[in-house]
Amino acid sequence: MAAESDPAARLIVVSNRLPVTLAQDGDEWSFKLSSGGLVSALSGLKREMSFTWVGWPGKDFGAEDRKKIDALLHENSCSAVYLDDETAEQYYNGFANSILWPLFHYHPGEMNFEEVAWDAYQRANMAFAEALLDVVQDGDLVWVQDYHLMLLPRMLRQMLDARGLRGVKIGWFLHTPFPSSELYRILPVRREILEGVLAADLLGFHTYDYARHFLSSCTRILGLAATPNSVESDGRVVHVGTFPIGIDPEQFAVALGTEPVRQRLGEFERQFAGMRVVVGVDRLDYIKGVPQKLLAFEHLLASHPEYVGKVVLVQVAVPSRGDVEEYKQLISCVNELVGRINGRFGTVEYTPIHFLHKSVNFTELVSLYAVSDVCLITSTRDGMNLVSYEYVASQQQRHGVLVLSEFAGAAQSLAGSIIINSWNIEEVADAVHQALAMPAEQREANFNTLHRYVTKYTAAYWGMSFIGELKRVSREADELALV
Ligand code: ADQ
Repeated sequence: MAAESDPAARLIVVSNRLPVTLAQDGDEWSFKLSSGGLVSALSGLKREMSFTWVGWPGKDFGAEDRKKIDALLHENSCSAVYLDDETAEQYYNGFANSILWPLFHYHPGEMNFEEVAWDAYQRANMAFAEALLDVVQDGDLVWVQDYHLMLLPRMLRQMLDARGLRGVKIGWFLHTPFPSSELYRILPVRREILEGVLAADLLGFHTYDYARHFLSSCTRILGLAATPNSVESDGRVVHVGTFPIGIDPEQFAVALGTEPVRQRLGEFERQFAGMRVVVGVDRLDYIKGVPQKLLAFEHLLASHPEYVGKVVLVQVAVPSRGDVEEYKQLISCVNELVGRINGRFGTVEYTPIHFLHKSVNFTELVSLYAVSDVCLITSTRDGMNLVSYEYVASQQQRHGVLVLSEFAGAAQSLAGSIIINSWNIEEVADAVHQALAMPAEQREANFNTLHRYVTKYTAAYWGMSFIGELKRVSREADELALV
């Protein structure tokens, strides 16, 4: 029986990482939820729809530990895919983060293609397919997430077909940009990667541009026939759609009313009394344009001396992928810039940049968003960028201004923000100046536009739309098959 005719069709979400960090205390295992864009979005969906989450638990474990961990995960609707440490390292850091990530974010110079990493990527995707076979039943919906698992739809489809499980529907969603076909075609395994995802029934992207780039890669590299929202592959129609992700805005609205946030916000207000605050929150990744942001802030202080002593930048930078060479270089560059700018403009009483190279907890994050007059996002490429949404969700009182890079997918949805070319340091500095000088009525009008969007197009809305569309295209395919 096909999934669409079964309203209770089960949903299985597959992502590289399970959303948990496991810890051992004696014989007992426990876990805490980890942070990141994908986790934030799917946590929002989880409140609306139940699903089983399949993914890698972060490292390998011995047989005895696996049993305990599996039981713990099972209680929380999760299921682990175990990878040996060598495969995990080469697949995750070697291929996904050193080849696909830079390529998809227009950094081909950072791309280091190695056969050993490609082999591991295939092995890891195969391990996911095999693990899924233990979980999937006919009629289920399987939703594969992101660039780590681009071979999985094809591998899984072949295994399912071999077992006669033809009622399983597969969706795949990309959280990063999909680059122009001119750039994508650099990839030595460009055909294999495209063919890998084309075994899904529905492919989703954040923006229309990413979908268009994907489709032109299919026509130019594989010679396939495409329409603006589908492509024919292997005698099947593969649907392609745009599903801009969102957040769970309620979580922020609720947090703002809680005592811990009120208290922390009060402390920040006292600390920054008489100052204007610009906030930045990013994983410390070269795509986030943190050096560009620091240079723009330096330019702002140099070109507007009246702001010296009056404006601070609070930049939270979550450590990320610190074992990859390019990220180590980024940390040095950022540390040097922060030191230089603080040395140049700082006094005993005034520190221009408060740089936190750590993850902050939710109370701290919401309070920081809420106390800030401006949120500055300078990504040089970013699939969507959820920080921009979170800032809006935290600004009911202050109506702060969002300054947003045109290279973040969010720029295509968030009307009401000031859009900048993050490579143009002077333009970014001017935009921050404009934001700081913006009259209250204008800020309120912009905020209202932004807030309407953020509260309507939530993470749950994103997930439900994708799954709704997956069911719809599956139903259509089943009807065609009956004719
Ligand atoms: P990320 O690159 O991780 O996500 P983003 O969308 O900005 O980027 O999400 C980051 C998340 O991590 C936010 O929810 C934020 O609150 C949290 N976070 C960031 N810094 C933090 C800190 N210091 N402490 C605590 N939490 C912090 C990827 C893509 C994005 C895409 C998302 C979702 O790169 O472009 O928007 O997936 O599809």
